Parts: sequence; structure tokens; C-alpha cells
Amino acid sequence: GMNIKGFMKKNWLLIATVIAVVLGIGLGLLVREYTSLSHLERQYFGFPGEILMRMLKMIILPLIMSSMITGIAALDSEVSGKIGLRAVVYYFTTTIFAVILGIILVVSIKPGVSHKHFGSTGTTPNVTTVDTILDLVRNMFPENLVQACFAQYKTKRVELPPPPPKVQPENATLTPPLVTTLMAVMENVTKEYKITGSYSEGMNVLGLIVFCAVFGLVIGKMGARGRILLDFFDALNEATMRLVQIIMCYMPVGILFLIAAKIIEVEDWAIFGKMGLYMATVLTGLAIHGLLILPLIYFILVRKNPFTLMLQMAQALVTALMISSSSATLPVTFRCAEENVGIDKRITRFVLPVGATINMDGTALYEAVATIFIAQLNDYNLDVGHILTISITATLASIGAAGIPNAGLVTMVMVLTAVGLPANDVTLIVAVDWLLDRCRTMINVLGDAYGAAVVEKLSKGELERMDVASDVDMANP
Ligand code: DAS
Repeated sequence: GMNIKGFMKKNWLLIATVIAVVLGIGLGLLVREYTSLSHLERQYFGFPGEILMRMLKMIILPLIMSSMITGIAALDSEVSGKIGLRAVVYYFTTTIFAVILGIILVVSIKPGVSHKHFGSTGTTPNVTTVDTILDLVRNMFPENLVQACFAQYKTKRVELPPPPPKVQPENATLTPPLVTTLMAVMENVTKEYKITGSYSEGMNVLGLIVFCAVFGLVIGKMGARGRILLDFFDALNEATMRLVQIIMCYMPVGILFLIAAKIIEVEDWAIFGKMGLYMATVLTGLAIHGLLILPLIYFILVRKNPFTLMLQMAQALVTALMISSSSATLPVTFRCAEENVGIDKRITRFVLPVGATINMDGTALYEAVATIFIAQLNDYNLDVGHILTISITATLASIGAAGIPNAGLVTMVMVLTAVGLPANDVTLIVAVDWLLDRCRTMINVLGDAYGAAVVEKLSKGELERMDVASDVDMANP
């Protein structure tokens, strides 16, 4: 067996990171207890953590580009199509499972029914499901690749001024009140909007992925000259992963200050008591999904111990929990999946970036629970049609959410408005989102890892055939 020393040596970074989390929480509580930092001092305190975030975000661009391009170019298009389809089916199925689980829990626990003291803040919605879906597609086709590295397109609806009232004919008598009401209703239905859009902060990962996927496909079909580009991006990928290794050495320091600063910053702890049942519902759902459902699917399809994979991914899971961002965790996800789990690079390179961007089980579960929670607060009766709408829009909203902190809260507006709930009610759950966000991000990353392993297993046949083919190539050049 492995002795303690061997274990420490192999897992020193994970151990250091976990110690950093504990120390960070302790440090945060101590500072809270004994001093009171000014706003500026708190910002300075978070500085080492800020640097960690900057480094992780810095590496995303070369990592995504090199891994997507080589991932796709290394496979022939038929094989990559099959693998892509398997990945998408896995993502979709698990996301739907998460949504259903969330709905079952929130409908039976009813966290919103006993909390009538949270008032609704209702206003009219200004972004619809259609707008959100169109934005998703728009972002898949960035108009400018350089801009896609730092900005995403976002639609806004502007209400146009009402048309001038129709001039009453001279001889018109008094309009009966019913007609006036009807006209007012009609007016509302035909309310005119103009769609404008602007670029908001945040990398358009989806757009970069789509571009790199197609670019990789083209390179793969180019023959000998394509080989030059493939080698180039392959080397870029290796260099990038070495950089990741260096960045990860700084991780314990960054995480210590990140979590300490967060604990110092939180103002309202009492809200945890008030929102306790709601948070418990979300956390129970995430736990069941992460500890039961995903492992079960993995076990059924891969026939290996699912908790071994969880341990091998631990570094990525802790990172996700600490930084609340799937995309910023991606470099660590890569390292764990390739080095610890040993998933074939031809799979990880193309499945992990896509997963980090569109596969968000935790977010989907969370959005379903939160929407129904808000409906309960509003005494709003949901029928089967509503529940179905929530399932579909929560799934879409999780796909549309960027892998950055609190993104799920933004795309939830779509879910709320789809069932006619006031969009502004997201403000009711903002106060506790910093905690729920990190937990759902961890489940998002876990889902991506299981996904890559499942897709690898299902694609074993094709991968082996490719190995044989390239051996033959080598034998008879
Ligand atoms: N925090 C997100 C993530 O990176 C998504 C979310 O806000 O739900 O996975």
C-alpha cells in the first residue's frame, strides 16, 4: 500500500489547498471578530486572491484555443461528430435530471410558503426567452474574435413611446367603458419594443469554442499543410498546461486570502437564518445530484468506482467551490482529468471546454428551485404547464449562463418571466447567492468530469481503431 509520505508527496498541492481553505476561513473569522476593516482595507486584504483569479482567467484563452483546435483536428470528422453527439446527449440528460430533482425537492419542501415576510418587488420583465436564445446564437458567431476574448453580446429591450392616440371621428359619441378597457388591453398587447444590444464584460467562451471547433475541423482535413498548424497548436497546448502547473503552485496562497476576504466582506449573516430552508433545499438537491445521481450514471456506464474519480478531481472541485467560476476552474479541471483520472486527451481537449461552457447541472437545478421558491413567496399557483416551462427554460438558462460568478442569477430572469413572475424578484435571493453559487459551480465542474469519463468510455471503440490506424501509418509511411 501507499504510505503517508507517498500520499503527501503525490497530493501535496491538494493538501495545501485544503489547509489554505481552513486557514482562510479561520483568518476571516478572526479578523471579523477582532478588528473592523474599512472598505479599502478589505479590498487590499483580498489582493492575493485577486491575483490568483487574474492568472486563472489569463490562461483560459490559450487553453481553450489550443485544446479545442487540437482536440477536433486530431479526430476525423466522423469520429468527432459521434463523440460530440455523445457529449451533448450526456449533458442534456444530466441537466434535465438535475432540473427534475430540483423541482421535486422544492415542491415537496415548500421553502417559500412559510416565508411570507419577503415582499415581492415586482416590475415588468424586459428580456424574454426568445431574446435570450437569440443572444446565445449570436454569441456563437462573434463578429470580432478579439472582442470575443473579453466581451459578450447582450440584448436589451427598449419600450417605444406609445403611438399617438387615434383621433376620434367628429360625430362619435361617448365610447362605452368596456370598449375603452378592451382598447387599453389591446394597446398593451401590441406594445412596441425595439431591440438594441451592447457588449458586456466577460469572455465569450462559447463563440471562441465554436470558432476553434470549426477551425480544428478544417485543419484536420487539410492534409500535410494542416499538420503544421496542428503541431503548432499541440505545442501551444503543452506549453499552456505547463503554465497551468506553475499557476497552481500559487493557488493555496490565493485561495487563503480569497476565502478570508469573502468572510470579512459578508455583511448580513442573519439572512442565512431567514433563508435557511431555501438554501437547504438547493444544497440538498446539489448533494443528491453530485453524490448519488451522477455517480450512479457513471457507475452504470463506466463500471468503475465513481468516488475514486471524485477524489482524483478534488483539486478542481475545491477550486470551483472557492472561485465560483467553471471557466476559471477549467485549467485545473484539465490537469485533474488528464493527470489524475487519466482520461484520453483526445476526449478532454474537446469535451471539457464545451462542458465548462454549456453543461451546468448545478445551475439548472438551482434555477428551477429558485424560480419555484419565488413563485411560492408570491402565492403564485403553478400548474403543470408552468412546471414544464420552468424545466425547459431552466435548462436553456443553464446552457446560456457563462461560467463566471453569479451568471445563473442573470439568466434566471428568463425563467421567471417565462412563467409570468416579476423579473426583479431575483433581488430576493441575491444576498445568499455568493454561497449557493460556489456550491452549484462545484457540481457543474463535477458533471463535466463525469461527462468526459463517460464519453471516453462510450468512445473506446473509435479511439482504439484510430490508434491502430496510426500505428499502421507509422509502419508504412
Ligand atoms: N458560477 C457559474 C459557473 O461558473 C454559473 C452560475 O452562476 O450558476 O458555473
